Amino acid sequence: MPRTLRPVWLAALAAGVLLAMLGALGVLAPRAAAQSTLGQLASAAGGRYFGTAVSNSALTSDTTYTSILGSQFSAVTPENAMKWDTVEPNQGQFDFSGGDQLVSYAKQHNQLVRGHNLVWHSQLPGWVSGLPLNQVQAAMENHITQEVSHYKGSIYAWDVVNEPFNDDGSYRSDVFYQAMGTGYIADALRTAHAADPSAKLYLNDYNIEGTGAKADAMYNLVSSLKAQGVPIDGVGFETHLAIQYGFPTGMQQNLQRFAALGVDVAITELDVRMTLPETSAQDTTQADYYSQVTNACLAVSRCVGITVWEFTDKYSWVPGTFSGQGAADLYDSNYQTKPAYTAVANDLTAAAGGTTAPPTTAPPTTAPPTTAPPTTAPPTTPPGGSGCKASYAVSSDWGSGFTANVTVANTGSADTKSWKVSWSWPGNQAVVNMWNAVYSQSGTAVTATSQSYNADIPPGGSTSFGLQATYSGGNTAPTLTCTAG
Ligand code: 9MR
Repeated sequence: MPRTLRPVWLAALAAGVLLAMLGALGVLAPRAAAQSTLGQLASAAGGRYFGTAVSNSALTSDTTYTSILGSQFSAVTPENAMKWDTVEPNQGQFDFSGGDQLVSYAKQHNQLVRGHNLVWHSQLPGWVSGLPLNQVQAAMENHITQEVSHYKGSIYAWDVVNEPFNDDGSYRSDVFYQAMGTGYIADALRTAHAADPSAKLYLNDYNIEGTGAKADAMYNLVSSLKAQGVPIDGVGFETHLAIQYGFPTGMQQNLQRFAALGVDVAITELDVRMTLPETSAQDTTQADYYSQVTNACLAVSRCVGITVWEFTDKYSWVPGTFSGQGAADLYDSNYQTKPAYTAVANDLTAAAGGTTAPPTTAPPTTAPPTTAPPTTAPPTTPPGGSGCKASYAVSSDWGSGFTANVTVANTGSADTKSWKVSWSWPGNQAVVNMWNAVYSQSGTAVTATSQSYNADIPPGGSTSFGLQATYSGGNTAPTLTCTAG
């Protein structure tokens, strides 16, 4: 073989081997099954997000994991890294390193972050449960203030109180309840709101997906918090299902009745376990469950997104907790997609009007966002005063293209229902991608409108969206106009 050809040949061989390996691992399969990522499809299906819980050890050690994570998902939830026992293992001693790592990954991949969680009876360090009851409130408020302040501006939504109820709908008698009664919930929400007024504040629980005593208890609590003017923005429905226990009764109607209270709803920890060994019949039932959850969310306009509790069986919590059960996720342990993945992708595609975003190629983990422009019509902005102000900052410019962040601040006295930022480029800048807003560009004129999950900005609060654009010649910043509905 001529010496000069050797590197080319080696490169071709390496590429072939890599492709074969990726194919064998199933990494390429999802793109064949569905041309768009779950995040892109959810965005096109009414401006929703599709997220996953993330294990920090996988994030730092498994490149197949991170390449799927970075391409398929538009939101992330730390599976453990923001919990009390990790963040404040000893009183007043804070460790945000794991959460910081995920926030930084999410920023690079333009993903929303759901903060999980601030107040929970589990994964609670012994020093909290051992406190004299008259010191619990101060410890809780300090924990919330420190953690929410640390992540201010980086967290889309916080699970402020996690799993406050027993299955019969009575309050869980944990140390917070013992110290403060039911009032600890309102106190936690108010404390979180004071630390980051822009973050959405959620209560999150399991076994509230279908109607029943526990769902009723959560419903009554949210209704009473709303009536008292306590800052609550959403309810998280964990949705840890098992095919042997049947599908929750009336899930869509249940989500709808919560939404009617004036809160967002979200599927926050979806997985569907089965008794092992996994069989194709069980996979089919599992796909049907995933599909029913997806469609229940899609049918409720205030259902802002779906998060799966890990996307691969390789890192699922299920086998460690339920002996003999598992295979609960969209991908198996070898990163092959399952029928459940296809079912979810198909449901999202149908909800997006059957149009899918352009095919994505294999995802470089450092690539700019791959979110395709949503195909749904932008929400119309109701007429009214401009209660918002938008500011623009280029974050990176490489001579022929750039990324920029736009901050939208509510300068009015009521929550925004929607917002629209428009501008005219001074040069030949052309948007190629935008995240956390729905955009259109015609000639030099650009409009960016809110997504359903960031339309509501409280007075004094702000949100932001990002864009990537190309240009040649100068890259002068535009003047922005903001209108709020
Ligand atoms: O998936 C989490 C697992 O790694 C932890 O060991 C476990 C500890 O309780 O928590 C799991 O996540 C839980 C989540 O934080 C709250 N809802 C139930 C989830 C599954 O147990």
